[in-house]
Formats: sequence, C-alpha cells, structure tokens
Amino acid sequence: MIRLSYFRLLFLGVCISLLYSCTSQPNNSSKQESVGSTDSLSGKTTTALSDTPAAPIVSTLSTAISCTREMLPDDSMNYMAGGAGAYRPTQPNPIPAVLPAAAGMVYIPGGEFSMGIPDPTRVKGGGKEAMPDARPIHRVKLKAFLMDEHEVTNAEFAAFVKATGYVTLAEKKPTREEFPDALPEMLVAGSVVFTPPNHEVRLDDHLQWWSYVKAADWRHPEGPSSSNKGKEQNPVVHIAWEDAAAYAKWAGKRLPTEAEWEFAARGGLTGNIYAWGNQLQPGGKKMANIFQGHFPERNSAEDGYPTTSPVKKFPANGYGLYDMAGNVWEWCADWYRNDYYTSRASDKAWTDPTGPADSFDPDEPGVPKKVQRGGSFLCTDQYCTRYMVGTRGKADWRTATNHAGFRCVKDIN
Ligand SMILES: [Ca+2]
Ligand SMILES: [Ca+2]
Repeated sequence: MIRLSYFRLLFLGVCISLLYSCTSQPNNSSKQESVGSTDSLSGKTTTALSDTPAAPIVSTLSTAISCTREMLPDDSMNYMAGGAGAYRPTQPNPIPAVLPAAAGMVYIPGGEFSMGIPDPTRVKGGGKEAMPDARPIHRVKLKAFLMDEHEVTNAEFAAFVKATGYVTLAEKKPTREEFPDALPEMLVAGSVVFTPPNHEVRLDDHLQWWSYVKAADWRHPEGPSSSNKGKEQNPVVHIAWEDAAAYAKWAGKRLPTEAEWEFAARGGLTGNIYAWGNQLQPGGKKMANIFQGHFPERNSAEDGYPTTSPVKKFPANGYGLYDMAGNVWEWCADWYRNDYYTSRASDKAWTDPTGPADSFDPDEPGVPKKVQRGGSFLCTDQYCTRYMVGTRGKADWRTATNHAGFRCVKDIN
C-alpha cells in the first residue's frame, strides 16, 4: 500500500473537514491475563476470578483514532460519502479491577458501538458488492462477555466427540423425507468442498467451485482420501450450525450473537474497515488468511496457506482475538434476514440484540439461514470481501462446508 507522507498530510486536511462523529475516543479498556483451569483441548471452562489487575486491552490504540485513519484522500472521502459519518465512538463498559476469565477465552467489555459498514465498493480493495444488508449503521449496546480467543480447533472438537460420541450432520446419511426429490446416489453422507476449476470462470455460478463430496466431513476435510491429521490446531470445518451449537452447549458456552461477534471483532476501534484498521496489508504485512491469486482457479497462497491455517498464525486484534478475519467463517446464533438492519434504523441503542425471529434471504427464499461472520481463506476482493469487519455472511444452517467453523462465547455471571 502507498503510504506517502504527502498523502497522509493531505488526508488529514480532508478528514478535519469531514469527521464529526466518525471518531473514537481514548480507549480505557483493559487486557486480561489468561487464567483459569480450563483444559484447552476439551474446551471445557470454568469461570474464575483472576487475581491479575486489569491492564490496557488496546494498549497500542490509546490515541485518538478516526474511522478513516490511514486512508488515502479519495478513499477517505468515498468512505464518508458511503455513510461512514454514521459511526459514533465505541464506548466500552467500565473495566472491573479484577477480570473474570476462563482459559482460552478473552474478556470483551461490551458497551456501545456502531454496527454495520458503509458501501465498501467505494473504497480501494472494497470489492464489487455494495452489501446493503449491512446498513444502516446503527447503535448497539452489549453486556460484557468472554469469547474464545481462536476458532474451535480440530483437537478441541475431537475431545468433544470423544467425550460424547457426537456425530456431525455431514456424517449422517440424508433422508428421503428431507430431500424427497434427490436422486438415490445423492442420498449419501458428505459435505460441500471447494473444488476449483483449472481454468478461469465467470463468477456468477458458485457451483463451478463448490461440490457435494461423498464422505467429506470434519475428519476428512477435502474428501475421504484426505485427513485432518497434523491439523490439530487448525479450525474444525464441515460443521453445520447444529454441530456448533452442540459443541458450545457441551463446553458450557454458547454461540455469539451477530452483534457480540462484531463488537469483539472491532477490537475497540470505531468504524474501521478491518479488524485491525483501514489497510488490508499495513506495511505489506499479511493480517489474515484469505485468498491471493486469481479466484477461483489459481490460489497463490502468498499468506502461506491455501486452505485453513493453524489458529493464531496472524496478529490478534485489539481484544486479543485471532482470525476474526479469514481462516474460516464463524457461525453466529442469529437467524439471517437481509432486511434486519433496516428494522434497526433508529438513534436508540439496541440492547443485546439476538437477531430476527426468522430467516429470509432473497437470493434463496425458503432456505433457513444463520449468520456467519468474518470470511474465510477463500475470500478475496475479486469475489467476496467479507473479511471486512462490518460485513455480513449467511449460510443454510444445515449445510456444512470446508471453509466454515465457529468459536464460542460465555456469559459472565
Ligand atoms: Ca490463504
Ligand atoms: Ca475466522
């Protein structure tokens, strides 16, 4: 990225005239020490009081930050013209002197923040989708909670299966009752796998790179001849929503609401495009496992990972959360409706929202969908820029794929 001082000075001049509410305040939040007696493989946790006093959560972000910081002048103006002026400062709740904690989880203070994203097509690298489902930007207020610092791994999920004998949806043979029109050969256990063509294709038909693969499941992420051995620290994949919810319940946790997920992903910042700021690769540094090359046929994997990466290989955000952009999509508790944010159009702060009562996606009416967030190793500005922090994803809640997993949250009693 070009980061010439001349442009930065010019950008500052532009922003002084543009910014009114699109700013953050000095952050007074705090970072916890990891304490507790949780077995990191089992995922089971017990909330315990840390005897470690609170320290800054966002220690490097204590100076004033605008939602257009580090943008070039055109991007800054276009971001504001796209609606970024609706952002108001993230205001975290007061931080207790002694933080509740559980091993492998981080304290998210909750508070008020502005949720959603301006039209990203206006900014460099913003992709081709205007994403109206993520507007209007609206105000949300949340209680504090704990969140897994990383996506649930294969090792953690294996411990769950070992303890419970749980069988995922992908491992079960689909029934004639559920799919009355399916051909007999299609009624086999399996899951959806990214199977890229060997040549350039139009991007208007995702079936050109997605296939239903017999016997693909969390132990066999690319199909029966593949294995997750050696990938114990990679996020588990081929997880339907009910599988994620079952794991969360066993672990004494739950899936995050969409609002909790976004608050956590923003890491204390206000209105930034990414979980870490406004440059996809600040100083040339890869910040997330996404897709490089030419989608879908040529994955150059310049970030080191053509598929999933072990968790925590890329920098954490301001709250100490890893892979909130990319690696695998993460299931949220909420149903997906494309018009849900429209119902939030108000100056009031919506308190602890849990999403709409039902699901509707005009792209596939009649298919119940849950929210997924954060994008995956397949996201690129050529096709899907949903590693941008305010964007929304969705998926059939009974479909598993090899680029979707989850992480959990836990209430603070
Ligand atoms: Ca990658
Ligand atoms: Ca992720």
